[in-house]
Amino acid sequence: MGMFCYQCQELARGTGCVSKGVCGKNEEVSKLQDLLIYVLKGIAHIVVERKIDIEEKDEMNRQVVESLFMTITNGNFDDSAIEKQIRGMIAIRDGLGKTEKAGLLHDAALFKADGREQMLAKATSVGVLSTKDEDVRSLRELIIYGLKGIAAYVEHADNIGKKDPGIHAFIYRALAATLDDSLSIADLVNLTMKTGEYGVMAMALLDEANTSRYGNPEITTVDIGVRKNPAILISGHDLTDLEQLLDQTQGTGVDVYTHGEMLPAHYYPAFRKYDNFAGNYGNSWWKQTTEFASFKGPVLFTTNCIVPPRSEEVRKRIFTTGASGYPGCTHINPDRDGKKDFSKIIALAKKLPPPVEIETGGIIGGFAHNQVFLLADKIVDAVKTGAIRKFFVMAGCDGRMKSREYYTEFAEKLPGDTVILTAGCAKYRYNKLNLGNINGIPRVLDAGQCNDSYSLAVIAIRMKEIFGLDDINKLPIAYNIAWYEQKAIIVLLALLYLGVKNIHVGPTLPGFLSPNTVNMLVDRFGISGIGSVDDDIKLFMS
Ligand code: SF4
Ligand code: SF3
Repeated sequence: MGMFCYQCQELARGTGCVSKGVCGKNEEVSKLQDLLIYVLKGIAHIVVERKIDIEEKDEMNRQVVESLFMTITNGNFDDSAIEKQIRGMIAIRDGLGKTEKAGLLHDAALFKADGREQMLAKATSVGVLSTKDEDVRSLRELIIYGLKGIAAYVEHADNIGKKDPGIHAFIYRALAATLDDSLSIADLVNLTMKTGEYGVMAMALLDEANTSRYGNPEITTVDIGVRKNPAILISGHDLTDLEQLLDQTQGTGVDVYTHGEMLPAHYYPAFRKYDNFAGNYGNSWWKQTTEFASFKGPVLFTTNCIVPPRSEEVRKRIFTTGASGYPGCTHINPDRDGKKDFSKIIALAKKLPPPVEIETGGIIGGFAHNQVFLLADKIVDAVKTGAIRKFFVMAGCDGRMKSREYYTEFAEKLPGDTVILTAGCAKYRYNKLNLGNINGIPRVLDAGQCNDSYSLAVIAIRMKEIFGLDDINKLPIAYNIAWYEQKAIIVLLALLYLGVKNIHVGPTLPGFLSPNTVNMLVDRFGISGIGSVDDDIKLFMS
C-alpha cells in the first residue's frame, strides 16, 4: 500500500493524496508520520492502562506534543528528523513498562522497527486506512487532527513556561481511544466534543502565556513596505523564536520582517522596543514561493506552513526550528535552557541584499479580546443604533485553491453596515482591501493568529452578556470559516463545544468526514458548506 493522507483541505481529488501530497509531502515522509502517530497511540495506551503520573513526565509530555506537531500539514518534510523522532518516542515508550491488553493497542505499545525499511513496512499497516469502517475512521481522524491543533498551541504555551497537565492527560486518553475498537460511534462523537472543550483550554492557555509575557495586543498599523538594510524574514507562529531573534539582531544592522502568520506579533507591546522590527513582508503562506525570492535574505520557519522551495538558491536561505523541518535546510535546535543560537542566520543576512519592495503602506490589526473590550461602548452603541447590523467571523486559514477567491469577493460584497472579525492567515484574502470603518471602527478587525480565534469566542461570550442574551446564537454574528489544516479543525471543534451553530465551512468541507459524520454535524450543529457569494450573503443577512 502506498501513502494515504486526507488531513487537509487541499487533498488530491477531494478524497486523499495517494502517491505524493499536494503539499509536497512524499510517500516516505507520509508513512513515517503515520508510524510516529502510531507510536504515540502505544505510549498513550501504556499511560492510560498503567495510570502513569504524567505530571512526573514533563519531557515525555513535551515530546508527544512535538511529535503531533511534526505531523501537521506543511510543518515538517524532513524524513530524517521524523525517523529520529520515532526512535526517540519508541525509547520513551519502552521505558514505560509493559501492557497487558491484547490487540491493536498492545501492538502499538510493543512493536519493534529499528531500521528505515522496517519502519516503512510497519507504517503500511497502521496508517489512516487501517481503520476499515469509514465512520469510525472519520471520527478517529477528526479527533487526531483536533489533537494536532491542540498540540501546536500547547507547545507554544509551553515554550513560554505555561503548562496544563489536564490537557496532556486528555491527549493521552484521546490518542489511546482512537485505537480502541470497543468504542461506539456515540462514544467517539462524545470524545470529539471533548476534544473541542480541551481545544478551548489550550487556546486559553496560550492566550494567557502570550499576554502575560508580551502584553495585550493593541491597535497597530504595520508597515508593509521595506527599509534599506539587510534583513531576516520570520514565519510561523512561535513568538518565543521571534523574541530571541529580535534580541540577537539588535545592533547588528539586520532588520527583521514577519511573514504570514507572524504578522500579529507586531500587535504586542513587548516587541515595540526593537527598532529593527521593520514590518510585515508579503502575504499568506502559499505566496512564499515568489515572496521569498524577492525578499533576498534568510528565512526562519518557526512552524508551518512551509512550501517546498523551488530553487536551490532559496532553499539555502531557509532555516527551520522547533517542530518544523525541511531536508537540506539548516535546523536550529535549542540548548538545555531553550536558548537558540541564530548567529548563522544573522551572518548570512549580512552578506545578502536588502528585500525588494513589493508593497507599500500599512495594515491595521491588534483587535484581540482586551482591545475590543476597551472599545465595547463604541461597538455596543453602533449595534444599538443599527450602524453595525451584523458581524462576520471569517477566521481560519488561507490556501492556494482558486475557490478561495470566494472570501475576497465575499468581503468586498458584504454590506457596508457589517464588520468582519478575523484571525489566522485567512485574513490575507481581504485585509488589504480598505473596506473602511463604521464610526471609527474598522470593518476588518484582526484578532491575530489562528490560535487567537479564541479571542473571537471570548468577544462573542462577552457580547452575549452585555446584550443579556441566553444563547450565543442570538447575537448578530455569522460564522463563515475558511479552513486548510488541523489548527483550523481544533478552532472549529472549539466553536462547536461553545455552542455556536450554523457555521459555514469552506471552501470545501473536510474530505475526512464520512457522509454519516457530515449528517451528524448538520443535524446537531447546522454546519454547512459555502455556495455562491451572492446567495450566501443573502442567506446570512436574512
Ligand atoms: Fe495531501 Fe494535505 Fe496530506 Fe499534504 S497534508 S498529503 S496535501 S492531504
Ligand atoms: Fe495559516 Fe498554515 Fe492555517 Fe495559522 S499558516 S492559519 S494555514
